[in-house]
Amino acid sequence: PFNLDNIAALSNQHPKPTYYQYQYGTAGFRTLGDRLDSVVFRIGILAALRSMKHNSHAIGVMVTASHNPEQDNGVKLIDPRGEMLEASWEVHATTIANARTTEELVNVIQHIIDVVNIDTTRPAVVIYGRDTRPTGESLVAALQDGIRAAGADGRDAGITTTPIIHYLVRATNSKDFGEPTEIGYYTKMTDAFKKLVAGRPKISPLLVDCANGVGYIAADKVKKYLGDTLSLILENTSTATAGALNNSCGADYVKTTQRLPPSLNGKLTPVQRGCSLDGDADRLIYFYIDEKRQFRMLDGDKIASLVATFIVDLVRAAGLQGQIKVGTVQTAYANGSSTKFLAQRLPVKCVPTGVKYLHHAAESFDVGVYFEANGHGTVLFSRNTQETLEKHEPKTPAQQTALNHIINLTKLINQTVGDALSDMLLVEVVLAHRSYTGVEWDSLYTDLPNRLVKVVVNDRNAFVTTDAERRLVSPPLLQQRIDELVLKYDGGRTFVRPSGTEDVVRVYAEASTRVQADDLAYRIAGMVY
Ligand code: NG1
Ligand code: ZN
Repeated sequence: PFNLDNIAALSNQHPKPTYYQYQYGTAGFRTLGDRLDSVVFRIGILAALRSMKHNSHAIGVMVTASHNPEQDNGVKLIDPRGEMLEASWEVHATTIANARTTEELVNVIQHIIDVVNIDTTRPAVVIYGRDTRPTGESLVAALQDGIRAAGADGRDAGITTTPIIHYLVRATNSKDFGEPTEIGYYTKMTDAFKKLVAGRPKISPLLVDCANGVGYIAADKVKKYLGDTLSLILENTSTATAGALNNSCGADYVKTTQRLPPSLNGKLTPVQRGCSLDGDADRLIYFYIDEKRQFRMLDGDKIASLVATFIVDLVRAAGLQGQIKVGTVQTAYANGSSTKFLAQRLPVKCVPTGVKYLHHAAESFDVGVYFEANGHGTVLFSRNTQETLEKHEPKTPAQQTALNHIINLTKLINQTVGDALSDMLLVEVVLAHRSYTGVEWDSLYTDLPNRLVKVVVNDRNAFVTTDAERRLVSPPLLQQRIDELVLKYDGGRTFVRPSGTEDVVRVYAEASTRVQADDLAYRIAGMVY
């Protein structure tokens, strides 16, 4: 049972370093792995409290730093429906992480119990996992101490992906979602995939860059479940090689450098599809080499465009237009060409950076397709929509087929969070149905050349934004100067915002030519600095 004396005793084994201030940001806590022992211990306690508050429903904890370098680590909490932690608890997470001593920690915990009104006699369940980082093992041990100190039932999912933890939490709490096991996750997804591609011409092999991370372990299982329906060629699979994780490979490398990982040189034949996962397998970027040997990237915006238009067509084919409205959600980082492409076909919302904003906005549509340009995203089917699909009576065999496809998509897609493997299978389904190679997919629209730069500043909190981060309200006059400059660039668009995960300010610029986009970005960076 929950007992503050137990917590105090164990807390002495997990002291907070005096020099460090923690902040629960858009991706939870994230910093060097060896700074996180006390934080993870305390998150174990907080997760237990959250479970007690939520009728003993399971809460998830994932230990990962995603696409960050191998020496980093992080921890984030997952809510009962498999979603990101509710914003009001981020404050509790930050407070609990920064308590300086055991005594202060006990007071902070008591305070949270009082203000949130938690009945600590209730049972608590915490499901947790970690990626392949070397610091993960000892951090999980600290987490287990926290869970035990709070008297909660801890369930270790081992080394696994972030989206699998989200799935397990949701499936544990809602019985009709799927079997609450890894096997349940793989079978739900791959069975739906097989039904969706049944009877279609065989799909050509897909090369998968696993970023030398946990995505490899999961992709290898997906490969076995798929059998011969889709052959996956797994690359960057060295999960045990020191320093290899995300190093010159993975989704973030491809998106930020706009290059093929050097380790894949010579491994892709012209026009063959390849894709990169990130270090916890929740982001996905596609690419191919064209006939002129040019590298072509298909990012989150291209995925959203491919998927959203496919679902719109299926809804119409099923005779459900008017009853089911499909919408998309983007951030300011979406390429201007993608926004234009999508807005001509369906509603598009722009929200601030961070999955919680995208996810929330997507919930306002019957079918909400959200992707960040960096490849994190999913599709949400509202409860009403799921009911509409179940009740719908198709008038023709063609309508029946389209309806079955939509229902299978609701199972293929991991609706709790962005999931690189589920998204990968989703893309493969659409390509198979459309008879597209990467080339036709790529030609939906042409990306505007763009540049993203980081600027280290004295105080990133001096940068305050409005209008879904597209405009600055502070520092004074900076936005006005930006507005004047951007006018001089053909097709120019730019914005400046403080990062939520790094101590930097990010500058994004796009324009109709590469030279102009670069020039605009560097000039704005100069103003910010
Ligand atoms: P910040 O550091 O706030 O820009 C980055 C990504 C986000 C999101 C979070 C969480 C960019 C420009 N920003 O946020 O999209 O993925 O990390 O990981 O890609
Ligand atoms: Zn990730």
